[in-house]
Amino acid sequence: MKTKIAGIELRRIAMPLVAPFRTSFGVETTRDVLLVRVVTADHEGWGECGAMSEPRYSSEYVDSAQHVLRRFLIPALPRDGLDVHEVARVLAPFTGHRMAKSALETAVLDAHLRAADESFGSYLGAARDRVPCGVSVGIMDSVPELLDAVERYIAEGYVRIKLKIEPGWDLAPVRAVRERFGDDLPLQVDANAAYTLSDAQHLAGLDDFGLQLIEQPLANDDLVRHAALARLLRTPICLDESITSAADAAAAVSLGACSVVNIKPGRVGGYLEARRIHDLARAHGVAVWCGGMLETGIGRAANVALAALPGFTLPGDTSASGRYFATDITKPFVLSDGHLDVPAGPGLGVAPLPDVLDAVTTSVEWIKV
Ligand code: OSB
Ligand code: MG
Repeated sequence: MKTKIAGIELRRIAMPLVAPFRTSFGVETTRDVLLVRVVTADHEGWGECGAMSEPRYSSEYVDSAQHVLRRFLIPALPRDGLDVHEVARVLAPFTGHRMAKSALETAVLDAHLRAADESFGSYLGAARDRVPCGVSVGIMDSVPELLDAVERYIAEGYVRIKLKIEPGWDLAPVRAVRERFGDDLPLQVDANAAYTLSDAQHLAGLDDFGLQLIEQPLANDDLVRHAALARLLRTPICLDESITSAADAAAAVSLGACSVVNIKPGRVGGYLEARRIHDLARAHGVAVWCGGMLETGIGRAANVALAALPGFTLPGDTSASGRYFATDITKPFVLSDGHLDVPAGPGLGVAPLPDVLDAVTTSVEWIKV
């Protein structure tokens, strides 16, 4: 079925976070988000771009995403409409910019599914109607502050905790969390590429703590050294930044660079490529879980649907709206018994609440197709 697009809105919103989120690459206090709204004759579809304000997590940033969409990606869409499966192929001649591409493809897919009266979860192949949720806990000023935060998240029902780490904030916080909350707490760490292979002996110190995995210890573009590190650690290595496509995932698995994959649809160019990674990992017995980019309810709806696929055997960073924002732009996602429900309505199953959306909007751009 062809989706014929009348025009596309690029909308920027500023979403204050309930607390600063610190990683090894920087601190985020307000999420500057780009939303893509595809308008057809009868429907509209939404996509959220994962890019952050600065090119630190990856080379994309929110201004670059908006620019490449306006200048190259949107003008490449055929005027007489296209099938959702064609979006990625039409955009493929432009290198990189996967988060921008993902936002556009997701908006087209949402419009298509609303017209077809099918949910995102059903379309992707969801195997359950709710997903277990973990939470990613930022770097804090002190260990007592961290323990308070983790205690609150456990009380809210999160089923696994991920601690952000960096040199100087690794063994001590992990030890403290283990001592306070016990060995049974599903616990993992994320370094966001803050270490080098010469830190291997230090990182092996994490092996005593029974972590589910260590995420992205080394540089984004270094599968070979991740494979070397994997041979030196007992803790399984999970890759995030390094995996930008199904081809990367296949290479990483065959090299032994990781035994778990964090799948973030924006990072890999969209939900269809994300599903390919899921399929490939599942065929190889490699566990995957759904990562996050501090999404609003729009991106969260799609992530929760993806996380319901059968190969997502570990809890994702699909936390409730309240973990990020006092007021979400959609009806909030609320944790129930440590799970979020997969939206069942057509398309993403959620849409921005007009009043909330207007209140957080910082700019709107309309592009005729
Ligand atoms: O590395 O997983 C990451 C947030 C922004 C950028 C990178 C990462 C993260 C998170 C939080 O860890 C995930 C979330 O809760 O959305
Ligand atoms: Mg990560």
